[in-house]
Amino acid sequence: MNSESILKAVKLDLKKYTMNPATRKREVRLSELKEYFSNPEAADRILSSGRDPVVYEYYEYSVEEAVGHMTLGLTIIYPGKVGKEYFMTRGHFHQKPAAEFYLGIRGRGILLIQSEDGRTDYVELRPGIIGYVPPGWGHRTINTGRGKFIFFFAYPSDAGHDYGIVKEKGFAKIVVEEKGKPIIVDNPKYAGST
Ligand code: PAN
Ligand code: ZN
Repeated sequence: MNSESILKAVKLDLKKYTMNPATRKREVRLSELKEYFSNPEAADRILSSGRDPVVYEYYEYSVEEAVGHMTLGLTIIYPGKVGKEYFMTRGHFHQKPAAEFYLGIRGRGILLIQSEDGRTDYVELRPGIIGYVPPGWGHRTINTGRGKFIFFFAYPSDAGHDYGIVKEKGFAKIVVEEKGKPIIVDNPKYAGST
């Protein structure tokens, strides 16, 4: 093998649900996400019982965060709820209008997208289903199942992440459990369009 080789085999372990090598690995716990849920008091009840569960974790692999490259990754969202609202990612917009795709690998969930002026759409992800995030749309994923929800993703490496819009305004829709089933409803805390 050439020691200057730029090609690496990136292994998705489809039993342990890991990705190696990874240039980034992150775990996000409930304490970091509390304010993103529509009922932060329900998060406080979990936290005050001494638990701070990992809500999701993700791996990323980038050769270089430069124009033309792609970043690959694997996200694992654990099953759980805060009040009626299912465990979910923080959600973000990309700094540049870059598209992204998600490929469902295990479990079930929802890819929720939102334009900056507050229009929303969603697709249900299951193993083998691909969800496409159009450029300029914010996105969040939600685990609506009883097991782990796992998906592969890819996006342009120079896209950047903007977490500020979601932090300030939230998403217009939330996904909650009603009579044992996921439903998508208006977010009572949504702070309006830009
Ligand atoms: C995904 C997400 C990943 C975690 O890789 O980054 O699922 O979600 P947050 O970044 O919102 O915490 C993606 O959309 N990357 O661009
Ligand atoms: Zn993204």
